Amino acid sequence: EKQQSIILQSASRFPPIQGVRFSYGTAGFRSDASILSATVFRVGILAALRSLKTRSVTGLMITASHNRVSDNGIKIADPHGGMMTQDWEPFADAIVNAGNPEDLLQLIIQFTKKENISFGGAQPAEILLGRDTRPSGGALLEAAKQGINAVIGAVAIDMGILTTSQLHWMVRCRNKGLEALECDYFAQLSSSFGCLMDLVPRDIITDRVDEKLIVDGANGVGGEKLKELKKQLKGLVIQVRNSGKEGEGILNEGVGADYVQKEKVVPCGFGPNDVGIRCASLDGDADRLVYFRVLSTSSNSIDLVDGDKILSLFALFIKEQLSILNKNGKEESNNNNPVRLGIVQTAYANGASTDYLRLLGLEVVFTPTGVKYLHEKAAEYDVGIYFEANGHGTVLFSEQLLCWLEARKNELASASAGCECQKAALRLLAISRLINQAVGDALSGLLLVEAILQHMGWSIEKWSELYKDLPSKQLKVKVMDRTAVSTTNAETVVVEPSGLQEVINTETAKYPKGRCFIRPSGTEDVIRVYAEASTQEAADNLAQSVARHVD
Ligand code: 16G
Ligand code: ZN
Repeated sequence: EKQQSIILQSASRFPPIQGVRFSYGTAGFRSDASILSATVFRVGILAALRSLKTRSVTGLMITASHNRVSDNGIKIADPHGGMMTQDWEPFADAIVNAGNPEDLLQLIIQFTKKENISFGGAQPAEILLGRDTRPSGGALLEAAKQGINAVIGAVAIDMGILTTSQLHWMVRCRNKGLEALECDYFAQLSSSFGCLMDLVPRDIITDRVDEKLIVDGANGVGGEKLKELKKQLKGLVIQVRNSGKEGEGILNEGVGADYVQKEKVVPCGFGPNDVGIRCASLDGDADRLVYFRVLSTSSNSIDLVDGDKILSLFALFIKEQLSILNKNGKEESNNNNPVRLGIVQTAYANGASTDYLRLLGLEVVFTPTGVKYLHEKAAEYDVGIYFEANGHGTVLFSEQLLCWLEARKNELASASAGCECQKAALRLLAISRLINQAVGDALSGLLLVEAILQHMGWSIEKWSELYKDLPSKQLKVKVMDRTAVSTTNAETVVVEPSGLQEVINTETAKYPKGRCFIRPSGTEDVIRVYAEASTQEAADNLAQSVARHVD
């Protein structure tokens, strides 16, 4: 009774905008910030219910990632630190679109009954809140708090301005009973990075690898955080550009991982003096990372080292460490039960990267676009590495493997300290602490890249030469109703409208090494077209000719 009137009362302070429908999409609700407060309020209620249901800490992150500064969005972190379970997405859609407080209340009553959620139990619900640097973030955070406070027994804990990845990491740690403040995050990253650097083979002449790295912070939250983090790092000289300081530029405008990866041009804030230097770009909420090297500022050209190449570098290194362990552990029981290493990509992965990974003998599987799909798949392996070409990805280690590595480490420490085998175990354990197990994280990904380059003694050029990207082209076609297109086989085959896939096949067959797919965006009202072929011109033509058939 009391609960019901609280919800009705507070919901009436956040009336929904009539005539606007929101959809949960690939990664939560996103739109122009000015129409989001009712949505955010309601998602606050949702996160509290999710916490009650799971009897664990959940999280709410207010961000629109790489989108415009005037946009904002909200997503929920589940107790393990990943995205909210897909089972709850229909309920999320329903409550966000409820026309008035009374309808909202009815939906909540029905749902909590069905899910057996009771209010005001002994254990309070706890929800960690974070937001990026968008100016609309403060007011939206307040709306989220009010949503949470409308649920009796729910407590909102404001963690302040954070990267998306930090918030997810905190939720995960809290549920493991670990310390989960920002200082703990920085300490874990810097200590595990230090561990990997200490294990760099001595015979590598480290001055072959330039210590200097320039990072484009997209004028978002990542640059500031990196400035904090770098104070604790040894062996790296990081210069942060586009950190979002007054006068440096606007969030995501002409800067950041999304811009650099899609446009393949030099971001703002970089000039002729940066030619040839190792550079990286974060996105607006620092959960994506790409590297690049400026080739020429006059022709605005870069050599892009995208998520696929980061994935390839990680895969190569981890595979090497696993094989050292296996070679030296012949009598180990683990030999009957080899470590399963799996690579997860999406259809956007450059075909050359997939060929490269398969040539290494690795198992590569595909899922639809969106972290929730990749992450779920990667979790099926002992070591699962997933990346989207756009730079979102991470490495997941199974509990079982981590236990095995710990045991190996201790055994080996007593037997033959300092052997290659022990070092490999230590490296893998350090990677598992450095890389964010909750979600993709540009800061932890960046440190792992840097440690591996030092280990290999590789310049960015050398890394980039692992394989040569096939020329590709992406287009988007504005449509009235993007749901008219549906796909299967990890988005590589069109199901509806019927006949369209045959057209795509016919066009694709005209080009050597041609590959092309279309899919409805999960974040915008467009159909996206991706094409790949042996030359840039061919890729452009293939994309264009397929796009013409989409309208
Ligand atoms: C979201 C996804 C990202 C994906 C992108 C595709 C998460 C956390 N983020 O930003 O992984 O690449 O959507 O957008 O899942 P699209 O559907 O508009 O192409
Ligand atoms: Zn992002």
